[in-house]
Amino acid sequence: MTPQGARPSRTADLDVAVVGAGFAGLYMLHRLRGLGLRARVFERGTDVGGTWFWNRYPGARCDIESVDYCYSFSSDLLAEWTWTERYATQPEILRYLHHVADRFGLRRDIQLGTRVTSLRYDEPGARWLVETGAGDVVTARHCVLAVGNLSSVKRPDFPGLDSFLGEWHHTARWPASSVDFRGKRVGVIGTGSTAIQAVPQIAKQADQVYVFQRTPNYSMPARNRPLPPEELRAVLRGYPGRRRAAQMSDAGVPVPPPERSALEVSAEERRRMYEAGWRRGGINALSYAFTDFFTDELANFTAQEFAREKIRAIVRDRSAAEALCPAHHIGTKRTCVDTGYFETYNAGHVHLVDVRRSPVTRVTPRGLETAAGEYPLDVIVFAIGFDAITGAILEIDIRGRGGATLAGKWSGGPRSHLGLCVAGFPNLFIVTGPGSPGVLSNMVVSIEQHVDWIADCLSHLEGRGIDRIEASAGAEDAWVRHVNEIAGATLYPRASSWYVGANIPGKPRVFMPYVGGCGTYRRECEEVAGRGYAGFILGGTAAPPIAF
Ligand code: FAD
Ligand code: N01
Repeated sequence: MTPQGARPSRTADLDVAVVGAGFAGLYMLHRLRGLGLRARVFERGTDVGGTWFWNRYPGARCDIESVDYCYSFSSDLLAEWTWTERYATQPEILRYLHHVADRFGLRRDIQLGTRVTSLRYDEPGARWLVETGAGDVVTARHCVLAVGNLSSVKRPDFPGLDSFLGEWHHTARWPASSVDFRGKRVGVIGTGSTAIQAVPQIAKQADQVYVFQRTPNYSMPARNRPLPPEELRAVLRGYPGRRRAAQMSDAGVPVPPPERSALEVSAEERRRMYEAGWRRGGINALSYAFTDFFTDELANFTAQEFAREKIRAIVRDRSAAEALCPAHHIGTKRTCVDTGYFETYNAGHVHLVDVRRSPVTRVTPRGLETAAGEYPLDVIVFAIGFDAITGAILEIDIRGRGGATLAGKWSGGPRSHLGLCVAGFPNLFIVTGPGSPGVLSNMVVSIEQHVDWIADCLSHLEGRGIDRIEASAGAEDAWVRHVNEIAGATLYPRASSWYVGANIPGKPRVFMPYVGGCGTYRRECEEVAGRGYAGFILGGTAAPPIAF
């Protein structure tokens, strides 16, 4: 935030322009300051926080344990912040990010309420021209896209929405003032992680709740609880080891990796393992039990069956229970984590509406119409998700060398080297971009890793007077091939998930994240840097080719 009353320069020549002020943009700015670089963050929201600024719907909280879903770069910050629950609520995480912005004096270099609309690379000047929605153009030697994987909202495009006489909200554009559901008939569209968190909270207030479900999802019990101060202190005492374990794990969480196949143990042993996971709760309740959860159909089926049995045991209405049972390979769409979601359907005022069988046809002035009839509603909640991973990047008109557009380059799916850089787009970095583990991991661990890599890279360039870095086309091809090959050996690409862009009509169907795990990926990135940025062209000189 610029000082009160002062207007940021409209033409500043920056060392680095950062887009986005969530976990990624805030830490990036801190690191850039440490390098003595002139940096500015552009954020379209009216405050910092990213995901945790926008998603204020009832029930919003993280599903990675709070003590792991936070920065580790400052031991003072770790020591002075008190997480109060196993899984922090949205307001608590937002308070934490405000504290980070204030504590490290970041706000003076953050320009809020400013959307970056285009980025054009001026090759002769070796500068990015950063254009904002206000028409200002700022130049920067480097650009970092910290725009978020889940920040481009999927807009509700139901015919008739404008005619609706009630209130409607998208969960990712939730108003700062709370929405009053008391005495109201509420329709919730969607049954992903968001709806699964929101429905039980909405049901506590509303008179009637109609959940419009197209595809059921697996959800693990959160087993959320207060975090006693002595437990937090004990965690902090062992924090460096805990964080290192998270960094070197597959999913960015400090959980020991499984050792056995689900198919090499007896049915009783399998059940014992799944029950233990279910009791413990959390996103990895079942997926961390066996090695072949994500790779073997039969192994995966054993966990699916266990989860479906749990749903049938919780939901008393037989037909609702069956309708809530998912059929896809468990884990291939992001597993949800809930507090009382399935139990909510035992309340008489909560109704499941199957819109796979009878799709939503339109919004009427009074409610929602499906092929089976009209549902009168006072409030509609759209929990319909995001144009994930590439959406926020491609909302910006990005043009690299020779005026080539990123949208054109990615028309068949995203291509990058390490998920960090794109051939043809020099001095442009992406935090947790497609081709990196990002969305399959604890994202704060992945964000810290990328930000550190980018900062170290810039320090390397500055120290040697190198003014340009660009991924080579060969390294990019090899990385894309590698990302696809390892994904192809898993069950992931088979699901119609946002990981493959299936939720956005017309989006190329490509599995976008890197499935090799955070630890393996980190080693790969470190090796590339250690070899003088192998696979990148520095200052016009080709570095040695990289082999996979
Ligand atoms: P964001 O927090 O999305 O921030 C990006 C910012 O960039 C946004 O503020 C956006 O407004 C801004 N921006 C985008 N485009 C532009 C532009 N053109 N101009 C200016 N500004 C722009 N991950 C986990 O690992 N664990 C969890 O428990 C977890 N819970 C989640 C719960 C919810 C409800 C959601 C939606 C996501 C959750 N995630 C979780 C994923 C979450 O997005 C990341 O953990 C993390 O917050 C991402 O931080 P970020 O800084 O990369 O992106
Ligand atoms: O979005 P989603 P989300 N008609 O895309 C349905 C993170 N997150 O906001 O599956 C009817 O998962 C759609 O149906 P279908 C987490 O990474 C984490 O819930 O396409 N229905 C689906 O049910 C998560 O994965 C937490 O058939 C329509 C739902 O809307 C990611 O954010 C909490 C429809 C969208 O589900 C996104 O989650 C919240 C239509 N036209 C979010 N269009 C934590 O707990 C869409 N749907 C940490």
